[in-house]
Amino acid sequence: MLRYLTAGESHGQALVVIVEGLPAGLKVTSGDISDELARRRLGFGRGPRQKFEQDEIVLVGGVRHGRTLGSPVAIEIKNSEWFRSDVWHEEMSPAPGVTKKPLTQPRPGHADLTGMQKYGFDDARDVLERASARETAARVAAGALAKLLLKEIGVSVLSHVLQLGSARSENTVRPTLLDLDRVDESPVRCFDPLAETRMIHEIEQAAKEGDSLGGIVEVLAYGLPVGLGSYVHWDRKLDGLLAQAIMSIQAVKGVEIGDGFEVASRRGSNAHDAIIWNETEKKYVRQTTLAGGTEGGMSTGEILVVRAAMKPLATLNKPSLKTVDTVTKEETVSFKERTDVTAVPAMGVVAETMVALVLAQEAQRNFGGDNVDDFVNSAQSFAKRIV
Ligand code: EPS
Repeated sequence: MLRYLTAGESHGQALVVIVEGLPAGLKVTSGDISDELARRRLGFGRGPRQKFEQDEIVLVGGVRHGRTLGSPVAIEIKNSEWFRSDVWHEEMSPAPGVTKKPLTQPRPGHADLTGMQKYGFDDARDVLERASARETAARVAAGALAKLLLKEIGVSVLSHVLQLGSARSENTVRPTLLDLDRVDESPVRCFDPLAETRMIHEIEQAAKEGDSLGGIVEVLAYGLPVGLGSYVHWDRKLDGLLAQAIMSIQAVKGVEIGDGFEVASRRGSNAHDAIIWNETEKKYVRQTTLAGGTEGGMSTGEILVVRAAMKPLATLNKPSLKTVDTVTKEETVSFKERTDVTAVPAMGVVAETMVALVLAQEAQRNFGGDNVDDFVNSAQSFAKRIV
């Protein structure tokens, strides 16, 4: 079973991820991982840190001569800011000591206060350094490996921004893998040029006012095999696994498969994807994508559609959210940290990652194999069997 674990704090020395359960023989280069990490740094509205965090990676183990060994793959992503700054050396030092600047005005909407209470900390930094979305860099490194595995069986995963603040794309045409470069070239990773202009304007306005913005991204997976996930147990349902994975992304507060929320207001006679036999391709197809490519907790073989809603970041460039000082218990405003106006375009890349990791896990559960060729052969023989 493919599994992974991340470690590391936002302003610590490095992030680390260990990915276990990949078959041997999967072709991997550090460039494959760096390219994905670079995509995560894209996006208008991100703070100054993205300009200098190079996400320099070290493939510590599990890969030899450009292919996986079947052993755990360990990846280190250095935090360039830690190496550049004595402040962070001291603040994040593992050696015994205390901080001179404890943060005691927890930000509403962050893990700060509840984390301090739960783990018994007096300094919000003990919480926020790990709760930070910087951690998603480690996930994206793992996701790059998942994407390579999925590519072996013809599956591709991509994303685009549907809504940023109140600016929403009305375009119903979905990007495919051929359009991904165009999406990534958009400063807000939006496929719709009209909406893109409105999104950029909204970010500029929010930036001027020291405020932040949320939004909605759509993740699409093409070329999925039929039957990933299962209806036989609650915890094997693909849509359930996807929802958990998407909701684990920092600041995500909503998830939708297909047109989930819109379909709730339709009548049953008009809420389902009709099944058709395609004689040329010799396969069943669905006429529409309302169900987002899952039925009964299994992939139908259609395009998978997963949407994620992100709240506006709770760190603001103008300190204005009402809170309490945890020492004096007096009313104050949350502390100010350098931050992004919006991270929605980057969150799209993280959401792709989480979807790719779930799909790769489930594909491996179905097709197994300690060697990548066995995995591919098994997927191919399954595809032949179901015709
Ligand atoms: C983050 C706040 C910002 C982001 C950071 C996540 O960092 P800083 O406070 O150091 O400027 O830039 O994201 C990343 C560094 C990254 O690589 O995504 C937060 O509070 O979650």
